[in-house]
Amino acid sequence: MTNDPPVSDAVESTAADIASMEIRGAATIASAAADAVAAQARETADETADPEAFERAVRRAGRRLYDTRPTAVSLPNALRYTLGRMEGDEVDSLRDSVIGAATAFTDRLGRAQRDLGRVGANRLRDGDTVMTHCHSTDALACVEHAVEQGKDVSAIVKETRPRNQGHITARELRDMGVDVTLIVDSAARRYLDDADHVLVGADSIAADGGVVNKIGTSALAVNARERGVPIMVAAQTIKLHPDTLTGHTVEIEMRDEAEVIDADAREEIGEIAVENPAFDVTPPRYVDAIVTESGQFPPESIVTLMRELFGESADRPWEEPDATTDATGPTA
Ligand code: RUB
Repeated sequence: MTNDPPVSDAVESTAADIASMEIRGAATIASAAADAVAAQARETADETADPEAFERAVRRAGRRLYDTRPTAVSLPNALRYTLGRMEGDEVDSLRDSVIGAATAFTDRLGRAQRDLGRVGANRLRDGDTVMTHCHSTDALACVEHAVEQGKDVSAIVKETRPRNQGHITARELRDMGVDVTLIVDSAARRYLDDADHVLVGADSIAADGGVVNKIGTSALAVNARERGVPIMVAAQTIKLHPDTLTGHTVEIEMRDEAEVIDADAREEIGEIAVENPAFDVTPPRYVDAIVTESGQFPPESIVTLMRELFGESADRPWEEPDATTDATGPTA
């Protein structure tokens, strides 16, 4: 045991905001995590001249952030990028390497989303209607770019119980000048005949092309396939889950039952079980295209890109160098 100080306030508050979903959505979580690691590096460098203590503090910040939500791989990928580039013999150089990596990472995020938006927009034609689920900045980048190209795009927006992230999507699409129709989740099949595309984001993409996204995505995809509506997943490459290359599965977050039913209603109903999985897995056969900043891919070929970017296995730089924790968690 060491007497290491707690993580910085910036890391603690970012971690609390990610856990409570004040900060949410895979890309936004990744960006906030990189900024928090940089803040920890800045603060620790002011407090110690000991390079080992510095490295421990920054790794500890990484672990605190890693432990907040388990499903969006953009979070560990942000930590891989920032902590994996920590180098130097002195605190100053260690600090600069971490801050430089965090800045490069957030710049890349922004660029990747713009590039991906350009690719996704090419799939949308003038007059098309998209059906959305949840709120995805990657998915919205495609619509935004299509609108900038002068295309008239409409949207059918699923509200996305239990947290209603569809309301955020509806607002942002309205701000782009898109005509929006909001529907309850269970109305999706009825309105699929009016849609030209299902357009969703992703929290993680597995090596077999399975898409992990907000609960309800898989039911939407199955219904869309049955109605002949193509399913497009907008996901920049930080959503590729390198652990799945070696057979690990993606942990599906289970959230508080209070998001599903309030305490009074629960009390009135009596003894029941309530389950609240936040995500599900859409098998690759229900996905037509995964749109990334490196172009669009059929889901079955995403593994090639994953290998190119991550090699055969993924490191875990937030762990102490001698830690031997297994990456496996409860699975979908
Ligand atoms: C958000 C969600 C989004 C993906 C992609 O879930 O499932 O579709 O994270 O978002 P939650 P983005 O609200 O539980 O975080 O494209 O912005 O990364």
